[in-house]
Amino acid sequence: LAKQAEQAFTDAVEQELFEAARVQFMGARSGQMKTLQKLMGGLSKEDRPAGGKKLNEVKNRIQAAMESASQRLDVAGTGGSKSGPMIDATLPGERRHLGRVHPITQTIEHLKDIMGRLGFEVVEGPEVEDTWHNFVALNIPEDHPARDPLDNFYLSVAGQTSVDANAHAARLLRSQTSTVQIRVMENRQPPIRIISLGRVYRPDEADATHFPMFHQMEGLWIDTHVTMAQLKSVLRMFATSYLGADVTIRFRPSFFPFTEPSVEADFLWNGNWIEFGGAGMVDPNVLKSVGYDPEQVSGFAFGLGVERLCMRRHHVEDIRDLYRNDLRFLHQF
Ligand code: FA5
Repeated sequence: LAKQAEQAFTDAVEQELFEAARVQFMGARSGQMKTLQKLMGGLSKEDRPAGGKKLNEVKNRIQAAMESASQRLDVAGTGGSKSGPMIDATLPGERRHLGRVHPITQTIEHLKDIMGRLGFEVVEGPEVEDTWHNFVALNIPEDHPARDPLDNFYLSVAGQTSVDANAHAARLLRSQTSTVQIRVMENRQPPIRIISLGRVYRPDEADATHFPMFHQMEGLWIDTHVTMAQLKSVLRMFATSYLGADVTIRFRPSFFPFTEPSVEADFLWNGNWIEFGGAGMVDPNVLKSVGYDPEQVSGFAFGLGVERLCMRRHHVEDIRDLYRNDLRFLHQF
C-alpha cells in the first residue's frame, strides 16, 4: 500500500491528482489507511503490537510522500498553475501612485472660479500670434523696443535665416495675453467682461520670480461708464479672495502703450513688494483700432502673473520649482 501511495503522489503533477490520491489513501472516512486501521481490530492480542508498528510505518511513508508532493505543487503554483499565483494576504499592499493636477492648472481653475463670481466670462486665444494682435492693435508701433527680436520668440520662416520682426506676416509666440483683448473686441460689441488665461513666452533669464514660459490672466471690462475706481476695486476683491483678507496690495503709477493711465500692482511678501500684474484704462487708440468710439465706451484691462499668485498663496519661494517636475514637490498640492 505504501508503495502504491508513493507512486500516486509522485505522479500527482497537478492539484486535482494530488487531491484524488489524498482521498484514496488518507481520506478520513474511506481512505485505504482507514480501512487498514479497521482491520487491526481483527488481529489477535499477540499480533497486535507488531501490526500496529507496521501500520505506523505505512502511515508515515504515505504522509511523507504526500507532504513532498504538496510542497512541490505549491512551489510550481507560484509560477502560475491553473489555480493562479499564491497570494500572501499578510504582505503589506502595494501603493498605487495617483497623478495630481499640476499646481498651475489648479491655480487657473481657482482664478476662473473667483472671476466667474465677479461676472467675468472665460475666453481663449492662440499662443502663436501675428504682430497686429501682439503689438500694432495694442498701440505698440513698429520702432517700439518691445518688438525687438531679442525680447520675443519670433518664428522663423522656412528658407529664411533672419527674422523680419516688422514684416506683416511675422509670427511669434505671444509675449502677453493682451492679444486676446483685441481678438474679443474685434468680434464683439460692448458690454464686454472677460478673462483669458494662458501661456506666454519671453526670452527672460530664469530666476526666482522669472521664467521664459509663464501664464497670465488677462481681464477686460468695456462698457459705457467703466472707471479706474472699478478697476482698483475688482483687483482688490480678486486679491483678497485668492490670497486672503490680510494680504497687503499697492498700486504704482506705470506705463503701458495700450492703457492710459496705467498702474502696476504689487503684493507684500516677506517684507518685499512683488509685482503681480499691470493694469489701466484702455487707451483710446486701442478702442479706435478695433472700431469702437472712445467717446461712447470706456474700459479697463489687467494682466496678472499666474505663477506669482500661486507662489504667494502656496509659499513657493522659487518659480523654477513649479517646472522642475520633481514629484516630491508636486505631490504637496
Ligand atoms: C504685461 O504683460 C501687460 N500685458 C499687462 C497689462 C495688461 C497691462 C492689460 C495693462 C493692461 P508685464 O510685462 O508687467 O505686463 O507682465 C505682467 C505680469 O506678468 C508681471 O507683473 C508678472 O507678475 C508676470 N511676469 C512678467 N514676466 C514674467 C516672467 N518672466 N516670469 C514670470 N512671471 C512674469
